Amino acid sequence: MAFGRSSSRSSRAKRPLVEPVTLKILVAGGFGVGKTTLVGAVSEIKPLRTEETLTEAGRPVDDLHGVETKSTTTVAMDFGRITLREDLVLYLFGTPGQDRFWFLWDELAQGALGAVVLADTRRLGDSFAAIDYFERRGIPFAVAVNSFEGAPRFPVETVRAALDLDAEVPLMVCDARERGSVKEVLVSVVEHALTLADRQREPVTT
Ligand SMILES: Nc1nc2c(ncn2[C@@H]2O[C@H](COP(=O)(O)OP(=O)(O)O)[C@@H](O)[C@H]2O)c(=O)[nH]1
Ligand SMILES: [Mg+2]
Repeated sequence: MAFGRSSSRSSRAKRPLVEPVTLKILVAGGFGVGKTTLVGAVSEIKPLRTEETLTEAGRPVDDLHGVETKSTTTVAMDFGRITLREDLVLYLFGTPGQDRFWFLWDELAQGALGAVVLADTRRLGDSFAAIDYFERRGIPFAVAVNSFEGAPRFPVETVRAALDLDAEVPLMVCDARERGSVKEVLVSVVEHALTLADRQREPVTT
């Protein structure tokens, strides 16, 4: 063969020219709002889950009101990866939804670019803790209303008012089971975080 090295050359050509940038995104929200579902819907790697069957011992503390069919719970976190573009890879970390695992949040939040807060219109108040957490720490976040069947549909501006969100916080309706829908949410978080970062870098004019 005239070009003996062509096969290795072509396999090399398939590799991206630059190593992708990797960004860490947190997925937060109340218990049973769809965090594990969201990570599973988009992850290219088998999501690492640390689900534990809800035990009788956990029942008094895990509030199952409205999520009675749920029989497993994420004790530590969900972990997944999605390539948004050849040069941009997101690592997703689902935060534990129960109050008794709050101590893990500060560890998970280290180095996070931004966060998705999932909300359920039947239990909007369950999202307050996550929203407060990211606001207090200045971590950019977007809110995604996971559209469960049978849950009331409100205009997004009604939800924005109910959650007392700043006008610039991205707010959208999503389906945590749909890859395309989840990707849109993730893109909006990344864009929002980059916009805020750009603003901080702008020189102060006096
Ligand atoms: N109908 C519907 N069910 C969903 C949706 N997202 C999640 N679920 C279900 O709601 C339950 C709780 O979801 P899960 O992802 O475990 O919630 P997590 O506690 O936030 O991780 C599971 O039984 C899911 O299959 C959704 O968009 N629509
Ligand atoms: Mg979960």
